[in-house]
Amino acid sequence: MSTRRNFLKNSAIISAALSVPASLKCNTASPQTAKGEAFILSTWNHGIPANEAAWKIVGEGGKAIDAVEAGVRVVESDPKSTSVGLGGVPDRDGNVTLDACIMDETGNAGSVCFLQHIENPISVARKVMDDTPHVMLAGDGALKFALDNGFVKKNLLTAESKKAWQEWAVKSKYKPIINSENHDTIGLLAMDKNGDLSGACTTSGLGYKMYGRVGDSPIIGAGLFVDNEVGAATATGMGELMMKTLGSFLVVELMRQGATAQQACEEAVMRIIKKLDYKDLQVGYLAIDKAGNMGAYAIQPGFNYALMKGGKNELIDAVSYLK
Ligand code: SD4
Repeated sequence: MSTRRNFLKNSAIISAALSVPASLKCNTASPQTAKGEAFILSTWNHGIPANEAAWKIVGEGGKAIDAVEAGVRVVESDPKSTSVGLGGVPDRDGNVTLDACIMDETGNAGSVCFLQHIENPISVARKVMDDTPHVMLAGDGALKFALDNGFVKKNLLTAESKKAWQEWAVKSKYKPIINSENHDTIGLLAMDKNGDLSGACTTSGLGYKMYGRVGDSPIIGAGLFVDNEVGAATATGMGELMMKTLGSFLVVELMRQGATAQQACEEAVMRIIKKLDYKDLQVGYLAIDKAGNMGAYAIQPGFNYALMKGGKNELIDAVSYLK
């Protein structure tokens, strides 16, 4: 069993071996939040409106699980947010296929993947969590479940995303590179006034992906993980890298072993750097711990996140491994 001392020793060894400047290993400037104070943390600049919606719930003393669902729904329903829900970038054949998951403070979880025609997959994932004995529903089964539960079938391919796809299809160059675009998956973590944690993650996934491809975002432990005793983490970027390292689970487990939220995000990125080809790919992690401390770290520069606490909502640039 690792101790905090071992963790720190191992981090130092990895750091030295990979020549990571010590200053990158711990962002001492991470904002701190008092225990029990509600706060919201979410990926990219669309996190700002998502945080506002989530804050309306936790700011009033509501539950984190309701806040995370309400927050990401705003982005799912925004046609201008082209990597999530309505208006999401389609696959290479022009199908908008969505992945989402949600996890609450009891460790309960729900997920949908390869879901089409439903604007708010996060709410379908919530229903899977609340009303079924299962965790994940996929494809047509997820769609049937959604329709049976009153969700409305809708065309999610907007005129703009159809035009962009048709332009892409001229050359149809499949280069699954995610860099630091500002409209990407939304992962949102919340702590409510009770000190309870929940998270949600939703995406249309990698642009122009293969039909049937599912990323990290609906995979509990890859795109999102919550353990109310320890903390919560979410991820954005090239899903295959988080899936191969079970990144969000790893971040939470590192915190359990004594890493700060910031150290845990950095260590999970270093796991990718050590083992996988990451050169043209982006991964960003966000984490919060039970005491209300947060962490953020990415492979590439350009990853930003929205932090809302004390009623103040700000967009902050994450530190990254590559400069
Ligand atoms: C995926 N992780 O499907 C998602 C995409 C994403 O930032 O997060 N983009 O791999």
